[in-house]
Amino acid sequence: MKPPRAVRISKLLSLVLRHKPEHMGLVLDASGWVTVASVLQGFLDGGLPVTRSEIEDIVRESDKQRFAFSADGQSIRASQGHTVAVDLGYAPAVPPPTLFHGTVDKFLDSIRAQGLVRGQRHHVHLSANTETAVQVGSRRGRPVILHVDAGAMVAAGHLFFISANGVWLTEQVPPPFILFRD
Ligand code: HQG
Repeated sequence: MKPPRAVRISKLLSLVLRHKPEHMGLVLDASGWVTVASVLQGFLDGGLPVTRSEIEDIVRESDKQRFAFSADGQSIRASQGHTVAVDLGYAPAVPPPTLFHGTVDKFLDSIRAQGLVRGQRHHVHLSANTETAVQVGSRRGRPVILHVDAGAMVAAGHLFFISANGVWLTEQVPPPFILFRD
């Protein structure tokens, strides 16, 4: 089934603002911003003309608030999830004592051995509530929810950041800080 237009546009935005700006001939600045005008041009060149107001609707209504406009409204960026080198400039923040991570069974042996690793992304993604973790895990199958002792991690010197859309980010979660529980 063909996805609704807004989902198609949102997925393309995720692709170019997080992973492959070159797909639309875009160049992100050091903080991940690109002008809305150049994004509109990129869509047009790719044969999918979109309007500024469609982009505004997607930024406002995206279920996870994946994208943000700059203060002057001229530029747009993804709030987290990048694989390209950008510095989003989030200040370190103190997380709640427990954070959650949704994954699936087949990764557990490896996570027990290595902890949570960031892979291609800049950070491991954690959430303050189990509902979000269930959603994230469900993308891959039956979700398994891991509890992360963020309080102990802070005490051990690990840094945490919170993205503009409320995702808790940290570089890695070593095995001793993970409670494996279903
Ligand atoms: C797993 C979506 C083996 C990890 C979501 C996950 C999120 C390991 C997968 C955001 C591992 C990475 C990120 C290890 C971690 N061995 N597997 N040592 N450590 N993993 O997509 O957290 O819709 O990069 O459990 O909602 O699933 O794109 O990370 O299953 O916020 O906005 O490796 O992406 O947001 O997968 O999801 P991902 P994630 P968007």
